[in-house]
Amino acid sequence: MDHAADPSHPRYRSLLMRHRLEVAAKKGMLADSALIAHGRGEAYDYLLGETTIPSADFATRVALETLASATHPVLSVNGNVVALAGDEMLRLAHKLDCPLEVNIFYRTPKRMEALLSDLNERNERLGIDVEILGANPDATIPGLKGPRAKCESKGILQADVLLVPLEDGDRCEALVAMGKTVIVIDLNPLSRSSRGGSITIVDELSRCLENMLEMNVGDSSSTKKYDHHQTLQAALDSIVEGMKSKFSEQKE
Ligand code: PTJ
Repeated sequence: MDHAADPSHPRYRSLLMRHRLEVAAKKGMLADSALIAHGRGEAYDYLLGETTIPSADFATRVALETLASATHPVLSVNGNVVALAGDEMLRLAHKLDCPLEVNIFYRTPKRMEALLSDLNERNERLGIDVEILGANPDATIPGLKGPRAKCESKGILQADVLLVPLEDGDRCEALVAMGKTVIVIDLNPLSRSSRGGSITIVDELSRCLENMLEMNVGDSSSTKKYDHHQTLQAALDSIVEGMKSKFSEQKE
């Protein structure tokens, strides 16, 4: 059954995202724990009201400007990211004229192949020619052990600014330790990546990317006003306030 078929369903967007993950799982693109990670994200999004809160909108603007003014920006993608928003990530890379690198936590040759071929098909269908890296890792991220450390020297290794949605905390910290500006997209404001990143957007991945694609680039004055601690606190406050108001609505 195609859950994605009925846009009039009140939970259409959520069903669409689940459907995308189901399709990707069948193609061998996802980690075994991909659905657990997604479920955690969904829970936070529910508490955030499934909307882009003002602090996330501002962080998105700051992130876009930071990427646009970087010397070597790179967008890093994992299995969930390709499944949920592969087209949007490619369109963003096209807008920024930068490469996209497949960099996965649970790395196997089979998954890498499935993800790279999915992205190449999307590139062709969208009629764009984004450079897709990850097939030929010739470098490692210092401080990480095993296959998750692998990356390309002309991609993640040389990047000065990286976009890492749904990133693992260890790798986020290792990238920051390399002196990179690390932009995180994560619905959980308490995660190690959210806290450890340089700029964090507490928003749902596909919603955030749609916002980024609509924004114009050019006014970098916002970047100086970004306050990391305040951004995370605003997301937490939003969750708490949202819960309180839901309860008071119920009492009335
Ligand atoms: O493809 P791989 O091998 O690199 O594995 C990818 C996953 C996501 C399975 C892996 O990185 C993982 O286990 O991630 P975690 O540690 O569960 O962290 C995922 C974070 O992303 C959690 O904090 C979730 O709240 C958040 N998250 C999940 N779905 C979304 C999200 N944030 C934004 N948008 C989402 N759609």
